[in-house]
Amino acid sequence: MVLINRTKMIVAGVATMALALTACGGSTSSSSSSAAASTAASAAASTAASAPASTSGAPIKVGFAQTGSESGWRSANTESMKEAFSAANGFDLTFNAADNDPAAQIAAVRSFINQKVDAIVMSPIVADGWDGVLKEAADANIPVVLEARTVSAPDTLFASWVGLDFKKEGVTAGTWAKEQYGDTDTKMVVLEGTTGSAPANDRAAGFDEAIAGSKIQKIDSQTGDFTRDGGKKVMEGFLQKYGADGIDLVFAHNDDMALGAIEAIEAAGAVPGKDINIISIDAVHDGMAALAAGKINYIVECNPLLGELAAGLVKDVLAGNPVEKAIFVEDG
Ligand code: GZL
Repeated sequence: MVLINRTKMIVAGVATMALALTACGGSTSSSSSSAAASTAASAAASTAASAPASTSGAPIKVGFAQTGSESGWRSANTESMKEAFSAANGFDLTFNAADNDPAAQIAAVRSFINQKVDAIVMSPIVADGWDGVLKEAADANIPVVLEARTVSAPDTLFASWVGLDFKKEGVTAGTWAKEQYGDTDTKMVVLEGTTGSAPANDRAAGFDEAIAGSKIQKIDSQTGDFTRDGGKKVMEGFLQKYGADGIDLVFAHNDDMALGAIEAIEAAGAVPGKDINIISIDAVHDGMAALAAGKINYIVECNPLLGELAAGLVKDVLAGNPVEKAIFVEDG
């Protein structure tokens, strides 16, 4: 397992998380000394014959199966991936967004196999159901790199995964909740991410572990599918069922659902961040604005900028270089 630190920098007034690749590296081709350069060149020459045509200077054909466009996080992640898998970086990218539909995403991966791409990158909507199509990719000798979310299939069926420690994000959120609210009776509702997705599973597990033994009582929990509209609809249901006075705390698995919950809470005449406190994960721009306005009480970062690492992994895998199975990007 490799842990990548990241530096945070403010660019044009927008908080953007940038990766500072540390000793574990992420790029394989560039080198400073002439000796290293000639070694790299001769290594490349020796693999060029056996490796896919792409190492002969032709662009690397990559199929990217994205979940869809369900959240602000996803938009930032897609932008990061498209920037990294650019023609200037030696790629010919085919992009597919599956609109949060697991069957459509599997079909997209199958189409990439039929197109005989050099490599497949994907952010699996849900963790289960991938063994079959990953075996088809392996049989077609097409490596698969996972980014952000992961799968329950054996790790022999994919080359590498780069993403975030979702369980740690849940523990961080739950630890803060316990410190702030754990000593008084606190009725909490949870807006879950997409059912069966790695972030939803792991954030719930981490949060529940962290609040164990406190007076925070989970009175209800339902998926809002990581969307603003989903979070709003589920929160409206909770407010109808328990009343604004019957809910003290909302734990939202991402900012977009928290922002939907804010709309529902305000429509019910209550004050988010005061009458009903909110804890969330992602730290996208709109989430940070709500935090600054006091409508969200605490946000755990989830870094969306995974493109450079994923692109470096694809080049490493195609060059026959050894890669780690799991590369965790650190969150703030
Ligand atoms: C995290 C990612 C999650 C984000 C949500 O890696 O899978 O999916 O937290 C997004 O905002 O929808």
